[in-house]
Amino acid sequence: MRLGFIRAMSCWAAAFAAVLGFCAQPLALAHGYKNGTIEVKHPWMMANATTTGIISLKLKNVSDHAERLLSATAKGSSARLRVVPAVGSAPQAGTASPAGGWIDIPAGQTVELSAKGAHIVAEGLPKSFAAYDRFAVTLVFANSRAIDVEVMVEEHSGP
Ligand SMILES: [Cu+2]
Repeated sequence: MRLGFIRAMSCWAAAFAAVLGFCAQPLALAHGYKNGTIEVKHPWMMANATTTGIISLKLKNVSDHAERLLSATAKGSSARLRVVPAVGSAPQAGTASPAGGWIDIPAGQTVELSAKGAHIVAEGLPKSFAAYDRFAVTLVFANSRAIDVEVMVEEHSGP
């Protein structure tokens, strides 16, 4: 998706600025993807020394009907991804299964996935990712087509 690529480039520019000492990564420069129903903003994972990480991103539902993130898969790697609902959210079928649960995105609302709440866990990453690596992930939704995104590995947790 060309638009996504252009946004990704500006995101990399922000990452480069971070190297130069500007730690804040302005949200306006975050990379994004969309399918007509959902807009995905700035998927990223903090670099760490293990093969497990938490993928953070924002899901904005720009439609007038509810949408649901069903699953996420890594493309071109052996990583296993699990969709983890927020602790304390309404009980959801599938929550306790190894495959994870799902995350609802109400009409017109933005749901932020992060370590603080609902998120996506990546396990069995093929190597320990270093900052500025990236990997491809497909997000699968209940009522609209899947979205391919690139998850950026970052050394900062952001603002
Ligand atoms: Cu970004």
